Amino acid sequence: MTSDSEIKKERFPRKLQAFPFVPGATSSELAKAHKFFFLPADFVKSATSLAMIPENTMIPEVAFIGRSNIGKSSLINGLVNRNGLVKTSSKPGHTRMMNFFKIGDKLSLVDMPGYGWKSRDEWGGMILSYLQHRKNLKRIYILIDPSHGLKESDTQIMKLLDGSGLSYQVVLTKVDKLSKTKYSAAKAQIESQLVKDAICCFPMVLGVSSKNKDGLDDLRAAILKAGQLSL
Ligand SMILES: Nc1nc2c(ncn2[C@@H]2O[C@H](COP(=O)(O)OP(=O)(O)OP(=O)(O)O)[C@@H](O)[C@H]2O)c(=O)[nH]1
Ligand SMILES: [Mg+2]
Repeated sequence: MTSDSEIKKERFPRKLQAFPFVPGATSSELAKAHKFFFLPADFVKSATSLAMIPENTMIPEVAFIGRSNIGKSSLINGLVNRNGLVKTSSKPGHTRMMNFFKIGDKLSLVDMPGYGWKSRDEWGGMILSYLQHRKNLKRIYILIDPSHGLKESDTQIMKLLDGSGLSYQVVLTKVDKLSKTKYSAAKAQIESQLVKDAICCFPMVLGVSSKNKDGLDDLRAAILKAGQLSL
């Protein structure tokens, strides 16, 4: 008789070593995504409590989370081509509220306070509850600086999201700070950790520079796909 461990070995021969190949956006999808993000972008509301969050709307929503100073607010400005729409700062812990923005009444973007160093201690309760219960939330983007790699605070948040079955995609920020070779090595290292530990991680890690505008169309296309907005 075949034992359980033999059956397991046979059916699941080895642990996943790398993300499966997911095709990136085509050039026509990138062009459409680029155009979409030129629709008028507006600030909707800031929320410091769940009661203040804009009522569940029918439009798809994506949220940006990550350690303080990782580049969340700058990325939203980059995506919507508006330098001053979201306030940014070189001082960590700048964004203190959940800030909601909308693009052309079709897509909602949420900028979050950072976690980790110099963040508010209360990150967690309210934000996690929002992430767990928001009906129109289509994907969570977790921003990571490839120069620093995954920190304990990142893996803790990913575990919380995994525990709630919430899908997230990793975006590497400030890629302008690294040479191509160093960036590729850092990305490979981060991916190998994600493959091992991050159960609900979308199997495609993107890289962006809000400073140089690199990678923004790929992220725009990924957001539109996640939001099921036709491309
Ligand atoms: N080199 C470089 N610097 C960036 C980039 N994006 C953001 N920064 C800088 O990083 C710092 C933090 O940017 P923010 O966008 O305010 O970061 P945040 O994640 O919103 O920070 P908190 O609100 O404090 O959590 C600022 O000094 C930005 O100018 C980038 O793509 N490249
Ligand atoms: Mg911010």
